[in-house]
Amino acid sequence: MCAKKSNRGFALVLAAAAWSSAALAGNPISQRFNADPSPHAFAGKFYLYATNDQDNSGKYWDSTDWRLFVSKDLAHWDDAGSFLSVTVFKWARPDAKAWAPEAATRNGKYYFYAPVGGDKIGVAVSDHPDGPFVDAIGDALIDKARDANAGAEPIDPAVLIDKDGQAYLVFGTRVPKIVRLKADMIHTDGPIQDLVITGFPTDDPKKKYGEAPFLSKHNGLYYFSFSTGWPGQIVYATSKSPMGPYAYRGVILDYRPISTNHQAILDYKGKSYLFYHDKLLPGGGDYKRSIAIDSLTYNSDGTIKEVVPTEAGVKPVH
Ligand code: FUB
Repeated sequence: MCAKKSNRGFALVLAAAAWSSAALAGNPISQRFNADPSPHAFAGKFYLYATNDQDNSGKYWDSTDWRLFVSKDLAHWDDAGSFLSVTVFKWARPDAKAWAPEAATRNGKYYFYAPVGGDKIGVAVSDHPDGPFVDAIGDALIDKARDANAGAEPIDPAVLIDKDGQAYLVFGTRVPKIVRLKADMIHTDGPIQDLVITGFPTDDPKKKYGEAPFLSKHNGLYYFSFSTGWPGQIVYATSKSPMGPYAYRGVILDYRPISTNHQAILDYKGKSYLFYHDKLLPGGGDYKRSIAIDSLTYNSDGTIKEVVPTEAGVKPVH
């Protein structure tokens, strides 16, 4: 009995060692360059979809596939590889750049929203969070040349499925856009609207909308977070209605030493986490970014405490 216990203990130590050698905890989440985090708790694991900075030219964000990282505990991440290329979208140029992605799940399907080439957003679908994904509609979901009010640069999609089942897609550079999605998650429903943000501080011209829109909800209030530009502070605005208007509230994350930033908030078991990118690895920079995670805390009045980046990252969950 004693021997059995100690064998089990040994097995647990071995298992822990194997896990920690596969993926180190702390920031950044990987030793590969990656950016534009889209984190999700899907089917008992955490999935982090990202822009693949490792394989770009180092002179531009010109990689043509997306990267996936998987975790059991939010602290240790395994690289699940380049799981999808822009070539899945036959209507896209094969060399079209693959930028900040988003994922969502509904009715047992997984949807991957992919900005392709800077002027279109595609949507792919799979039965599993890690693919294989196929083009869901054989055409772009958003197309600058086709769709009224798609804006100058329809990139950076982010999706919120509200409690009543209504899904919203936000996207865009310089002017944030919002559109309802149909329940099938692969068609828009109604016109693309400008998302209105009021109350930017008048004494700081840098406080404006740049890119990286992200829609989330906390205690019944809608939070629209975004980057102020190039370089970008991550700031947020709130509204009682998902369609807005949103009132500017404050800073979530100060400038990092790179030309862009892009955030996402993940809520899990009563806690919230901020994913963002930073210059953290040797050789890192504007085109070689690294994803990091830190805890995000709400004050009792609904405001968000500014996040101070840490090396330690977050504690394992479960
Ligand atoms: O990764 C390319 C672009 O950089 C993204 O679309 C923006 O959000 C910025 O992070």
